[in-house]
Amino acid sequence: MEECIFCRIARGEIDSSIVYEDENLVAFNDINPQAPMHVLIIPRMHVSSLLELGADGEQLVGKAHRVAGQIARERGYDRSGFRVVVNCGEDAGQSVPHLHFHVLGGRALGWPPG
Ligand code: DGP
Repeated sequence: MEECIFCRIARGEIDSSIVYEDENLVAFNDINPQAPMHVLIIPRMHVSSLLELGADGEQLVGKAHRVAGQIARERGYDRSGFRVVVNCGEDAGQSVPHLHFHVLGGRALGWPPG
């Protein structure tokens, strides 16, 4: 997994604007933001998608959502609202095969998604 771009970001080998990190997770601004807040939260360990998540990843998914709420709250989006999205596979448009949680906020987000 040395060549996985998100593994490299998590290891600090590629510059990214990191907004949060701990022993399990790294959060950074998306390079192609789709909203005023567009943060990606990734596990440090390589998991290619939700389909590859084992029972050992369950706590990590919960923590990622708690961190998403924390980041949104810090920016005031707890009042206006925000969205957490995981794309899985081709039809969902997953382009990076390392599990990531999109955290979007700062504008009205359409539903259903395109
Ligand atoms: P998805 O389509 O769900 O796989 O989302 C992948 C996201 O990752 C996409 O919104 C763009 C972002 N992205 C891809 N490469 C990089 C990168 O090198 N740095 C940053 N910050 N974001 C990236």
